[in-house]
Amino acid sequence: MKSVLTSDYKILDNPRNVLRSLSFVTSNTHKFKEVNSYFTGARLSNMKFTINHLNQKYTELQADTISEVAHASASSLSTIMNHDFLIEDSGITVNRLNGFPGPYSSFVFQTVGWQGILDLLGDQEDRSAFFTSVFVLSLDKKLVAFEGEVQGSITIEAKGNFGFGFDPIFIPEGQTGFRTTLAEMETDEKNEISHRGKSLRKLFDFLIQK
Ligand code: ITT
Repeated sequence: MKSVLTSDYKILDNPRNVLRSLSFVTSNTHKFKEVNSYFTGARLSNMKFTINHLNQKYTELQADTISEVAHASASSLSTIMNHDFLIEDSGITVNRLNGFPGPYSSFVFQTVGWQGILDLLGDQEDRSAFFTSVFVLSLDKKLVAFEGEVQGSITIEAKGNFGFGFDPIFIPEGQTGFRTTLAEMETDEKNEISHRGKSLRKLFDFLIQK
């Protein structure tokens, strides 16, 4: 793959404030929309980073967990990238399906979609599932990971038009009165409770200290 970006620094009015540009490398525009929305909505006064989208697919090494996939991918990307970057690996794990699709979520979504999960689960009573998100940041050539998870359950049928992937069949738990799928939530609402919202919060807290 090509590494195209060079470091991009923006000088503000105050010469001591330098914004460092961080490339979020992902082929998934929905993920970037969620990240961008989070960083735009968060208090940015002390943030020295801007996030830009490097819309590019990279080679994902296969592994048993989402965390291992994220670490292996970031390690391999860091050998060819010459600037700071961010990647994220995520997926849904269905307990009754013994952890499937987990790290295979992207492939499963592309092949059988959420309907495939509904079919596999049939009318099983245990519909519990969770989403995982792992960001790996490469900053000054050092890798740091941030994880988030949201528990919930798989619906009987799909609902909602927002979001992407398995959002229409996942109802997050832990929020009083929540009966809606992630696909029935606007981006900001989803970010408040989602796996990605949680990992993003940790990433944000780390970056703000820099
Ligand atoms: P990149 O690897 O280029 O970032 P990708 O879509 O292939 O894009 P992943 O390898 O991390 O991303 O695959 C994650 C898959 O899991 C994704 O394609 C969705 O099907 C599903 N997924 C992850 N997060 C999701 C979310 O917030 N809502 C719904 N489905 C999600």
